[in-house]
Amino acid sequence: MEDLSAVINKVGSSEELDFDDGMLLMEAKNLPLIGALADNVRKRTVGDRVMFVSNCHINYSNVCNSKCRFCAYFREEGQKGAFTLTIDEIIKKAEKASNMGATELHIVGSLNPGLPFEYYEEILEKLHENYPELSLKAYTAVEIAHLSSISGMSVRDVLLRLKKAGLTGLPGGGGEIFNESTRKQVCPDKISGEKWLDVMETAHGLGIKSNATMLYGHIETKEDIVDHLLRIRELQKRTHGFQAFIPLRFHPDNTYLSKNGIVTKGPTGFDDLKTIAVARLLLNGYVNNIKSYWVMLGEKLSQIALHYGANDIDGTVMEERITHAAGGVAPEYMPKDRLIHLIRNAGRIPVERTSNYEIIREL
Ligand code: V47
Repeated sequence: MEDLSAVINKVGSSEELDFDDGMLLMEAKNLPLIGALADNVRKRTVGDRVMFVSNCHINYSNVCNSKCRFCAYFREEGQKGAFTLTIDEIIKKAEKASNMGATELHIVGSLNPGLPFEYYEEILEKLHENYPELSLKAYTAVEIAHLSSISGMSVRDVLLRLKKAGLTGLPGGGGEIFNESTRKQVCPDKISGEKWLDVMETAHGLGIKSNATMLYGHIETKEDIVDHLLRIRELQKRTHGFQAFIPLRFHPDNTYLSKNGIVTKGPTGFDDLKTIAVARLLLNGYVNNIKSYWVMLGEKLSQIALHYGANDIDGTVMEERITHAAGGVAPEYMPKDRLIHLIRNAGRIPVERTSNYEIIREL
């Protein structure tokens, strides 16, 4: 078995891990040891509380000109299955979510060339007007960059307009993998990793908090994963604007990558737990909330991940299209009681949080 003693000592004395340490962890096979290290750091930094949010995902459109090779969700305009919700339809979904006790709407869609900036703005305005109690975590950094390019406004001005309309935070989607050459192979038409980080930096500078994600288990290398985590850590040192990190487990079904035989299998359970643990260890002290997103990991693994560094299990979700289009088999809705049971049964204290990580109640 590999010698991890130098890393263990560094973690023990709260020393920052570097790229080489990250690589050692990524190469290592002693998962229980790495998990125990990450769990220790989790306990030291955030304690035994595990957070969840009562939320609802709303995907406003799947018509997208980005055509990412890992994505099974997008459609061309006019293609079977293509959809774009009207603002009234979005309001109806919000009404249902509000009646079910949601506190957050997670709104993401696509780069739909037929939708003007005003559509995005009006969604927030109308939702905020009708449901002022709901947090609006809306539009990834990729959508924000797209809005800047179609409207001619700067990223800063787009964010200011959306904030005024009711935006409370940005979800972490679109991070994918930052390494330029890998990114070009999986999403050639998407903004670069640098641009994604730039948009986040601008948002954080305006007091808009966000999450960060990484899509793993496709063609990326271990170096890419370590590099991605360290770039998030570097930005976080400057802005402190990332609230949570969410590793997203690649689902291959119906994607370009699987149809072309490039990636046919998703990551293994070993990869999933290792990614959560390495994220906790490398982001230690900087991004303190690590999510095990049950929609992608499944109920069982997301619960186990709570012992590998995760302290957040995401939310009730209610409706999910992106993972399900790519073969995700978890249900689309997880009732609060079930989330509470999973957390308690793992020996942790369930805590309902707001979109911005304030504690609503301990259960
Ligand atoms: O950006 C697309 C990913 C993301 C696939 O911020 C895929 O709290 C797996 O970002 N297999 C959207 N993943 C989801 C997302 C998210 C989810 C939950 C919480 C938060 C948060 C953010 O889904 C995309 C992309 O990286 N994705 N296709 C696929 N086939």
